[in-house]
Amino acid sequence: MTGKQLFAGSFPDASNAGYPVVVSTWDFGKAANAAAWEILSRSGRALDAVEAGVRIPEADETNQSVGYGGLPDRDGRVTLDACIMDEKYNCGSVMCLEHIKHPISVARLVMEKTPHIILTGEGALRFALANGFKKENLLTPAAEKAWREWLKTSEYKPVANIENQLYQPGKDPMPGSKDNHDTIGMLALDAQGNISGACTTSGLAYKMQGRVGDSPVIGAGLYVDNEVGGATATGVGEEVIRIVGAHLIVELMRQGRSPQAACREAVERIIKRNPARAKEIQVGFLALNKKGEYGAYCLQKGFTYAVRNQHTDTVIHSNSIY
Ligand code: SD4
Repeated sequence: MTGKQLFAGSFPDASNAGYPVVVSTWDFGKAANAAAWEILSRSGRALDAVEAGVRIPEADETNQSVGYGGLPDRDGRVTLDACIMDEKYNCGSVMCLEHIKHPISVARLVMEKTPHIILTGEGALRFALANGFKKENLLTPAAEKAWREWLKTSEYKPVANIENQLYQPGKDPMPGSKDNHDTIGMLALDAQGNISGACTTSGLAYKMQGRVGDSPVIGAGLYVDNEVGGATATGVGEEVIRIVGAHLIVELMRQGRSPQAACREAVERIIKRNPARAKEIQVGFLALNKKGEYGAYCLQKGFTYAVRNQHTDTVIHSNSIY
């Protein structure tokens, strides 16, 4: 990793605040932030910044949990989920989209060119093709190899897993902590003070055909409200959907919580529902408010997020409950 790395607790919400600013999940968010910063630093729009930003991991074939190169479902199909939201409550989403390298750009077109918010599966693909997107094979040899290896046992444990490694508490590093491969959620506040967000993923590896996680669900994996701020999520989507995580965090910030305190409260709600399960999975939340203050919280150690503004370009370790 390049750049200065800061550790949990050393980075309070209010330090280095201001805008423009972009934050995104995991270490790979740093490269994504760089693309977003290109736009933000020239007084560009947050919406353009988040789309350009998350396209970086979408196109990165070494990233096995976003876009091209993502691990497939149990039938060997790479199905992608993504959503985008701007400062005027406009939003667009695609779910279970196959063969298109940049689902985030399809989600943006759903937002801008249709009267709808969500397109799924075959319909989303047809919409993408009709709008000039190219049909591609997204299953890389490395992802196919990992899937074939998985097929030998076909053990279906819907936990956030990285590169075919099922998480074993106390034994493995938490998903994301080793290879930094996971969903990217990005939030940006532009020079005009407007906020937008984007979230994109190939979802849980070896999921059931048709399974959709939190990432393309407005309010769960992503939510922004230009009066308050925004939030995004990573980890086991089922747990995030149950508490409508991103929307919850935005509402908590509206009531006065800092981004980090709001994220922590959402994590605590997941624990309250099922403390035993919460110990075995990872969920991480990241939030940004209208002042440009940011913060995160997660269940297990290992979740990181990347920040870029005029003061800093860094990766931060999120505080965790466990
Ligand atoms: C999902 N939240 O599909 C996404 C994927 C993820 O670790 O973050 N995986 O549930």
